[in-house]
Amino acid sequence: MRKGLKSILQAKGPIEKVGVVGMGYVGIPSAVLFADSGAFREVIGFQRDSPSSGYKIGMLNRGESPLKGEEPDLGEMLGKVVARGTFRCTSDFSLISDLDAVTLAIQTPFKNPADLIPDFTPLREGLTSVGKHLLRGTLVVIESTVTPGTTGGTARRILEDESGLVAGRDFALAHAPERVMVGRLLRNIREHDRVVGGIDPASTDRASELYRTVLSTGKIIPLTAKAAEVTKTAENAFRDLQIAAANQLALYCEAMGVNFYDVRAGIASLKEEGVTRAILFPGAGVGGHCLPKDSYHLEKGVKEAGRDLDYPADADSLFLLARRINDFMPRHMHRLTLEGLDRAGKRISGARVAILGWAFLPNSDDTRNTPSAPYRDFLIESGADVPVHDPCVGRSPGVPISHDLREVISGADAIAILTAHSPYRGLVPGEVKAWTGKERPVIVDGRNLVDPDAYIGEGFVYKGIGRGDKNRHPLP
Ligand code: SAJ
Repeated sequence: MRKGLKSILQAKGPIEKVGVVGMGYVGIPSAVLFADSGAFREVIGFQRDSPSSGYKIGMLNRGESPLKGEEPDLGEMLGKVVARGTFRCTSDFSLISDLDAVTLAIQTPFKNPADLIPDFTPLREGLTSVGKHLLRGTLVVIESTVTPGTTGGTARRILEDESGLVAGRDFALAHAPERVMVGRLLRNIREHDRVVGGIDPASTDRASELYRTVLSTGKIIPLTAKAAEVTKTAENAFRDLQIAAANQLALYCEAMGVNFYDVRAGIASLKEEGVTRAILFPGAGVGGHCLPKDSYHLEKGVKEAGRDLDYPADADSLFLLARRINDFMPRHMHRLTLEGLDRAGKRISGARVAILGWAFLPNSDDTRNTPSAPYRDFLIESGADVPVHDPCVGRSPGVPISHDLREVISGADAIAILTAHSPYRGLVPGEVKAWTGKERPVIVDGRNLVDPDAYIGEGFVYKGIGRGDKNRHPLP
């Protein structure tokens, strides 16, 4: 009688050799922490030797991190585990046959959110490579954010087809979604609770054994694979929803002539046990590689993996409506710019509008899905000249990025703040006005960064998201 998975794993003994597929901002810290934990004899990072990313293999084996931006302790820990010989990187996927566990941390972006079709190509390739070399008794974990139903569906099928093995009988399969944020990768992996969802209890237990080794204050949250997939996509869908609620309220406050931030403080004053009103912040839009796509993963999951969904037939999904509201905000910034230039007696066609901020987050060089891009497109469609400044972003394909703030602002009819980078907070209105050389320049604040009265007092026309109390200020 064939032994069950549990007995196969018991016979195999504790996990000693681990592989991580995908040397990106999730895979690298994950692999380094496994290697540094002291729980494993060997950790191997797998990276395709592709033209765009193959360079990472050499860098990692020299103990150098290919990740941009500040990641506390990562470089030092990487150097340590490479020197100690417990971590190395390779493009030879055949080494997977020698492993007890292999995780996949590969991005799953949407090609076009309008049709909810995620680009699973990279993940599919990774799963195929793993399946080709998969042996009995191995644990496979998907860390990528996937549409609910993927782990026990598409992923399982690829692994079984390529290996000839059966998930849940011959090998363990689980989903353990990453919850890392740029700038705090190691800390997040150690301190956040870790959702671990197996396709069966034995898989959940084996995956929990793996991840327990890297948790400091974080706890294991054991779930089913599908519940883990829904948890991950829903936690970001909810954040997107909270931001959309703040954005919609900000638009209402502008229309009603009140200050969103006064209203927000007023609401937050309702404090009582179990009473929460976690209002986030309105802004020029929602960018990044998580929030703009995870609601679509959730929606696709309920369409594909759900049965008999009971929901009002004529009602839009709340999560998709939230996406529409957040994606509307760059258009609203464009409207505020038009209105500001109109008040300054300037037509937008031929106007020079300085865009301050191209990254999607403050003091970051990450530009994925930045709201600054649609805003710039709307301005170009209106005939404006749109120089872009960003102190953290080196370059962005097709968009000249300047690091010379004075040069970008000089001659500007309007200045639009799209990202709350620290240097913008310290701008001196009188100086900025002098740089523009304009009698009545416009300032459009998309991140509630500046003091409206300080700019109005220097002769600016002010417009700000949520600032219904200032957007119709008298002109001196
Ligand atoms: N944003 C707002 N208003 C807010 C918060 C954010 O407009 O109140 C905008 C930001 O400007 C940005 C976008 O939303 O353009 C996304 O910001 P984010 O703070 O959510 O940062 P992300 O995209 O890096 O989200 C990640 C997520 N982490 C993972 O998926 C592992 C998210 O779950 C975290 O909650 C978030 O980091 C975080 O809290 O830092």
